Amino acid sequence: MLITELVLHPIAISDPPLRSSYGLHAPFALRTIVELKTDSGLTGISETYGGDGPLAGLEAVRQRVTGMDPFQLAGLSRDLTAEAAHEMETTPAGGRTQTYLVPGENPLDRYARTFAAIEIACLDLIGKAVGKPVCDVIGGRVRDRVSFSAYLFYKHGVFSGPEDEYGEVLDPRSCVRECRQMIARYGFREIKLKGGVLDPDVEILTLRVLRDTFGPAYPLRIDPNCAWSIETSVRVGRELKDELSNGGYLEDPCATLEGMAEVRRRLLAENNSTPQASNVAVTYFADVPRAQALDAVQIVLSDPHYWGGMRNVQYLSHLTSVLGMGLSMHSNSHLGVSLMAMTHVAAACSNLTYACDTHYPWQTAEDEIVQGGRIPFVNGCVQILNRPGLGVDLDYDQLARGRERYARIPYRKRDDEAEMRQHVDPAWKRVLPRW
Ligand code: GKR
Ligand code: MG
Repeated sequence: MLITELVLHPIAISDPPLRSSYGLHAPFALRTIVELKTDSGLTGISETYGGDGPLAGLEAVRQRVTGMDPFQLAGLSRDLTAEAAHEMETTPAGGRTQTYLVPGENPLDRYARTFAAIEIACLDLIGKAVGKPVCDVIGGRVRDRVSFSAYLFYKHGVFSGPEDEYGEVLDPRSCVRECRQMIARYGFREIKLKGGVLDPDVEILTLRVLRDTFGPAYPLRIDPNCAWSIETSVRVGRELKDELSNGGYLEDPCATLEGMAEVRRRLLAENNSTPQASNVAVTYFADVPRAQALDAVQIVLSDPHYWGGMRNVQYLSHLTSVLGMGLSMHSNSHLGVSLMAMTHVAAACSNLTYACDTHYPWQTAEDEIVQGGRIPFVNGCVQILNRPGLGVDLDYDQLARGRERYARIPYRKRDDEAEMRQHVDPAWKRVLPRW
């Protein structure tokens, strides 16, 4: 079986006005759907970041991939890793961290995310060729269903057009309402709050009210994406000691591994062992042993989209287990093809110790591009179906609608700061630490 064509579908999907320390989500998130056609008649698919940067990365491998045997991924990985090493020598500020740039926008992620998009489509092809689900192709599953968390965001009401189902969520009470709605609909059993948006005291109160409402059976985590100083991180960790223990965590409270190590030291000195998780300071393999040696991070957030694919996430699962660390999974705005890739790899990671993140509840049926519509969740879990490959096929009418939306909108990159200035505060700037 040889790849005969790489087809790229740039699409735009509606996205609510979600807030984070990066700023505000634009009305449309950008994604790219990848198709690999082969001489066998089979087509493999994947979903990745959208816009000019990610598309250029994929265009750059078009020739390399055309004519390639989808079973032969190591050579592509070697070539892209060599290019990445070269580029690392001219590192932009922040390097590969997500302190300033989110995954789809960091040029240093380009090789890992490009390889991932091709690898996942190849694994879908291989699964289809051998008649097995991807999780079984990559070594077999350790679970049949994968648990996801309720990923809560503070958010604005929709600025123009009809209101979304969650409305404005800018205080603890409305956040509890959002959580109730999400749990009622998806059955999630763990809760993550995207923080770094409101005054830390309001976010502390939000977690307390969530705990009072849902009880200790629902582990809680908060992720302000480095919006806090070391001082504030320690204070929040102290005040939320009960809420964040027993299956919860403090995710990227402040910038840098050194900063997180200091927060950890000071909390431990107070007999507070709340674990810290990261997808900002820890984004590739070289970060992991450093994070562990400094005791800055106890849980690594994986993500096949920028960790270099599904098998790299399995290596990460192994590495974290050897180093005595936990593993969770990060997400960005996505549709069903990404959800299934996340589910398949999560099913095949023996050291997955937490429910995975997913932005899926923030997208709607109107934008879904897989046949049959939205992927169902049962009790917060997505089930691996005994279907070959990722188990989903593209709905080409829906894909065409996504492409039309993309053609209509003026922007080609995620810029949450610009959105903040346009809709919330004309003088807004991302300042770290903000509190
Ligand atoms: O969607 O605004 C967002 C999140 O803040 C996202 O960009 C982060 O990458 O979900 C992510 C995280 O856990 O840091
Ligand atoms: Mg995070």
